Amino acid sequence: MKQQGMTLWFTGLSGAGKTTISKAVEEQLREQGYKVEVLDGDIVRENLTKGLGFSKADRDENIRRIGFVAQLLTRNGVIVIVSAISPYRAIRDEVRSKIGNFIEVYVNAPLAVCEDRDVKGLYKKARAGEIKSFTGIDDPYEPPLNPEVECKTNQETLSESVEKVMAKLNQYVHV
Ligand code: GGZ
Repeated sequence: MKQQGMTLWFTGLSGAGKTTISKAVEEQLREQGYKVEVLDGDIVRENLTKGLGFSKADRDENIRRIGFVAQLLTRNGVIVIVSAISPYRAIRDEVRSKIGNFIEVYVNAPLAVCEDRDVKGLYKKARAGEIKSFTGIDDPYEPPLNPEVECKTNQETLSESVEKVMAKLNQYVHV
């Protein structure tokens, strides 16, 4: 049976838990034998979008390129997992309409919680002015208005978040 392609688009602040949830979803899907590709902002910025910074124009360009690759893969039956802050609503909606088979996952944790976690020490640097235009500190984040899934990572467990994503995906692709 042919696999139906889908893009799972994880958006949210740095430290909200996008990578953690998306890795767990990836693992489950692979175990079930699905073709999966992951496009994580962190890694994509080392190759496909190397050289881009964090201005609005550069972030939009980053998201457009990720969206383009996601579109190619999705139409070839892959389940694509994108994990990028993608702070601007308009560009998220643009890639959504290009890709079509699109599930937006809002990984939602309050800024204070992300800042408290500060896994990579970036918030501390942003507060100290060592990193400029840091999302949530001195750069905007526009939350999705109607995400297909919302994971409140400070109120639910990782398995609960993963379960929500899998349940939604199951409505489109039989997983
Ligand atoms: C936000 C930044 C910044 C600034 C570096 N603002 O949590 P991380 O560290 O590992 O992932 C973040 C990553 C953001 O890349 P994205 O491609 O997801 O961003 S966007 O969708 O907005 O294009 C963060 C790190 O890079 N980082 N500087 N100024 N995050």
